[in-house]
Amino acid sequence: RRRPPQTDEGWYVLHDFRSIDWDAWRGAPERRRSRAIDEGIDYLTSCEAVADAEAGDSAVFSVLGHKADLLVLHLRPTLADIDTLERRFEHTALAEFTERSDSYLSVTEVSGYMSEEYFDEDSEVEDSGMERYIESRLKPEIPDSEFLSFYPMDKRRGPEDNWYDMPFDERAEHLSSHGEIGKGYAGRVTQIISGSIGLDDFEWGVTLFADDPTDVKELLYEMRFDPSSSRFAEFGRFLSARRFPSEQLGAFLAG
Ligand code: 76R
Repeated sequence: RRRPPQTDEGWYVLHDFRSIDWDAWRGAPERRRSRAIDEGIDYLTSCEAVADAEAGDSAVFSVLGHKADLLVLHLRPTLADIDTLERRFEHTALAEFTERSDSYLSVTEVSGYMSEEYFDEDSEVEDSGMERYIESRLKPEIPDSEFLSFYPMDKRRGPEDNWYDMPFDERAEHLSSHGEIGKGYAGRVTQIISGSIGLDDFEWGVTLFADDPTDVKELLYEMRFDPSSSRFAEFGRFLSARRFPSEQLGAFLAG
């Protein structure tokens, strides 16, 4: 039996996908619609200002395609914080026009593959660059980028290629070459990798941010040829979204 790599967890992450009932929206009287917009903006701006918790971040996105219309992304220190935000949305007049189309729960993590010293209690290494990097992975700020891509994924447990049967060093080597590809996109693509074993249907949630969607496409295509993905990755569904300022909810709904 292999020992799992050590991990540190940070903030919980909820991807909250909602669909708008457009028929109900079009049929609703002006008064109900403007109340929905006002309460929606109140809710979203207070989430973004993190008025409800010690720390965290939130943002709202318009989802492209049929899978959903809205994505509200929340990061918070506790599951109770996330739970409260979910409930509070249901009490807004906006919720009367929406349905839940999907959701994903995960928690930010760093694992011991790249940073064994960090996890070694006896280590004398005090690397403030490393500390800052780990902090930024565990308590990430949602970048301002316009484009977001989200998908859940697993590491393969097949008869030939089983990630979990490989020795630590081999996994670390794969992740190091994976990380090298990622570094080539520094400044163009930012990611939040959050673990979801025991929390949701897949093992990780991948959230990528970029100003140019084709940078994400290029990065993922390059990774597809790297063994960490080509041999060991299984993917769920992909969702694409565009960020918008919560004050523009009215314009979003007006079309
Ligand atoms: O923390 C680090 O930056 C060290 C290197 C690193 C690790 C350990 C790293 C770098 N990743 C790591 C772990 Mn990643 N990552 C993904 C996907 O679509 C696909 O093919 C895969 C989805 C992307 C796009 C991506 C991007 N990574 C992981 C793990 C956990 C494995 C485990 O713990 O067993 C998964 C599931 C995963 C998936 N990765 C990077 C990136 C990018 C852009 C980087 C460079 C990061 C940087 O320099 O900041």
